[in-house]
Amino acid sequence: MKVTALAGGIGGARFLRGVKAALPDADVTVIGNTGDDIILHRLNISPDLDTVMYTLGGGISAERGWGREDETFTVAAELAEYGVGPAWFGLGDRDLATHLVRTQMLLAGYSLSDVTAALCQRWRPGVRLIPMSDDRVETHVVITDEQGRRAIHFQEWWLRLRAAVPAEAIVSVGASDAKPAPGVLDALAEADVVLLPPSNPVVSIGSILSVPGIRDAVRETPAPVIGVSPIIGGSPVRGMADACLRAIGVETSAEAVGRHYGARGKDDPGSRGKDGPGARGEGGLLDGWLVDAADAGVTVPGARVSARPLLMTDLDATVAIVRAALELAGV
Ligand code: GDP
Ligand code: FO1
Ligand code: CA
Repeated sequence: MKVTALAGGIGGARFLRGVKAALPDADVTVIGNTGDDIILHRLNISPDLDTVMYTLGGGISAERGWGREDETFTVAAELAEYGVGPAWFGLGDRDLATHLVRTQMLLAGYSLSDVTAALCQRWRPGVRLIPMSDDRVETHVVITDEQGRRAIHFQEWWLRLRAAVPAEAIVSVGASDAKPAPGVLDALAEADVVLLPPSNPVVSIGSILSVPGIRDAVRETPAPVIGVSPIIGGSPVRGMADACLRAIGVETSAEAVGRHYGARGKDDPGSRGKDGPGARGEGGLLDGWLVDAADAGVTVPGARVSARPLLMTDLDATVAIVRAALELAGV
C-alpha cells in the first residue's frame, strides 16, 4: 500500500511512527514542512524535516521531542560568551553536524531534496522524506511591539515570544513563487491513502498547502484523504497552535479545524456552498476527519467524521489512531 502524509514536526513525526508500526510493509512518502526553516550563523536549519528524520531514525530527544538525544550545547554556550545570539534558538552540538552537512551540500549546488535524501542515508527513517519544496519558503509572523508593526521569522515568534504576542498575520514568504519538490505531486496522485496527521493546521499543514499545486493535488487525488485532529476538547494538546489558529480567524476546536480544511464533498456536491472552504468555492480537502472521543458529535459537511481517543501517549495508542484513520479511509 502507498501512503502519502503531509507532516510538520513533533505531532507529524509521532503520528508517522504509528503509521510505520501499523503498516510495516507500506511504501510511505512524507511531504515535510519547510516553512519553519531558518538560516542562523549562515547555517541552513530545517527543524521539521529533522524532527521527522530523527524521530523515525531513532535519534530524537525523547524528552524534548526536537533535536538529538544525548545532546550538549557547548557551541551555543561559547557563542553566548561572545555575545552572539540568538539565545532563543537551542543549537545543539550533535544537531550542528546535520546543519553543517545540509549547508555544505546546498552551497555545493545540491537541492534540499537531495540533501534530505543524503541525511536520511544515515538515519534510515523507513519512509521517503521529501521537502514540500526545494525553493526557500519561510513563515513570517506580523506582530506589533515596542518597535512597531513588523514581520518576524516564525521561529522568533514561537521560541522567543512563545507566541504570546498576538499574530496579526501569518505569511508564507516565497510560497507564491515556489514549486513542489520533485516527487511531491506524484506521491499525492499515486497514493492509496493520503493522511493529514495531527500537525499544526496553520504553520505545518497550512505552510505545505501554500506551495502552489499541492492543495490541488490533495483535492484531486483518487485516494481517500483523511485528517486527524490536532485539537482535543478545545485544546492543542501541546504547543501554541491556538495562537496560530486565532491569527487566521479559526476557533481552536476539532470542528472548526475540520471545517477549515473542508470536505472534498465528492459524494455530496450539494453539501458545498453551506459550510467550510467549499462554501466560498475554494474547495476542501477531506473525505474523513478523525476527532477525539471528547469531540464526538462534531460534523464537517460532506466528510465522514469518526471519534476515537487521539492522545498519542505511546506507540500502541498511536497505532490505534492510525488504524482508525485507515478504517475511515476504507483501505
Ligand atoms: P511541530 O512542527 O513540532 O509544532 O509539530 P506539528 O506541526 O507536526 O504538530 C504540532 C501539533 O501536534 C500541536 O499543535 C498539537 O495540536 C498536536 N499534537 C501534539 N500531540 C498530540 C497528540 O497526542 N494527539 C493529537 N491529536 N494531537 C497532538
Ligand atoms: N524548540 C524549542 O522550543 N526551543 C528551541 O530552542 C528549539 C530549537 C530547535 C533546534 C533544532 C530543531 O530541529 C528544532 C528546534 N526546536 C526548538 C523545535 C522547533 O523549532 C519548533 O518547536 C517547531 O518548528 C515549531 O513548529
Ligand atoms: Ca514546526
